[in-house]
Amino acid sequence: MPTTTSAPDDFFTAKIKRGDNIEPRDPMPEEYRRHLIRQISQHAHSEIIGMQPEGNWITRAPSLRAKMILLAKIQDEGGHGLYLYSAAETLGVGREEMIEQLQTGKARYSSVFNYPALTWADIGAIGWLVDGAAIVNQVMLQRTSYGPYARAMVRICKEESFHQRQGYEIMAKMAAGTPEQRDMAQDALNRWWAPALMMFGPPDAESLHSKKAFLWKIKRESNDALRQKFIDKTVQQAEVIGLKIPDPELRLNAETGHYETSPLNWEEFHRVIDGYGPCNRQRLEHHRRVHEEGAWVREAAAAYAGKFN
Ligand code: FAQ
Repeated sequence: MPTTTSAPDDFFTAKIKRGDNIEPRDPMPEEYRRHLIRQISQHAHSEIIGMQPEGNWITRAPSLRAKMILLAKIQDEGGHGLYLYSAAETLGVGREEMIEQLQTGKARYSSVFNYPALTWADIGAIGWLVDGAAIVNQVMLQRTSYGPYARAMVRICKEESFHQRQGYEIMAKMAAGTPEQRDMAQDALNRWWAPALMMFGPPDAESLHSKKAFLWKIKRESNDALRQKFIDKTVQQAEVIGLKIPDPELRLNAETGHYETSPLNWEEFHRVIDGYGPCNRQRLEHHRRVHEEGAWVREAAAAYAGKFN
């Protein structure tokens, strides 16, 4: 516990007000701790479940170079999951408990990973759009108030920007390739555009947790503000490689300088986060099976670590 003459709540509030990080041994309101466990563990689960759509393409990558890059990227995502589980553990929750919450559907993971990766162009679209959206959100989280989460984000953002570029490179190459490759790239953009926009969460007016998240400086920008930032960047990137954003209502508002888009299908979003998206069942079944198959690795690692305790 830190040495302070004021009450724990005052200590916490003063730190938040000054913009200092809250550290694991600092006093903090129980609600803040629970809010962070929810968000950080969901973030960790997203990184881990997010390995599945891409993992599906390792054996079918079109060249050795592409395969090496994809393997490295997927391993990075696994690493991100591990930093984030460790950050959540500093708040007093155990890894097994978090995994159990994921596998029983009590904890969520990002809606976007419940869509299938059907062609090689989807690997480009995931890197470009999904990692691209993740970066916009995570750049903000580098300044989140909880120290271990903020520090994990700094490293994660550096790796995610490499991921975004490798995805954009795949899309650029396919868009400049044969008519069939170009169609595949456009089709992947058509299918991943809306799911990527939904990654930022529900519209601000419907966001349950934002008010507290702003108060405690966990979030620094709103779901809609971040979504808009991503749209503005990505529309221009699509233009550069000659792909078309699949939205007939897309237009640049000359006054605001922002692109306006059609409303998203929030019913679909809720269906997906409630477990009824195209791949929810498959994703969790795969996780359960692989987790069970890996039990001996965890036992062996624990026994090995035990030898030195
Ligand atoms: N999917 O009140 P809000 C990546 C839930 S990492 C599923 O606005 P909040 C890297 C939300 O949990 C991608 N559920 O919530 C990669 C809440 O439900 P709850 C993950 C969602 O927390 C790339 C309810 O809706 N990134 O992609 C989603 O203030 C490629 C109400 O929502 C993060 O997790 C959603 N999209 O704001 C890996 C970033 N949106 O918990 C592999 C950290 C909302 O009450 C391959 N998280 N919900 O049951 C955040 O910044 C926030 O948690 C938000 C949501 C912005 C996601």
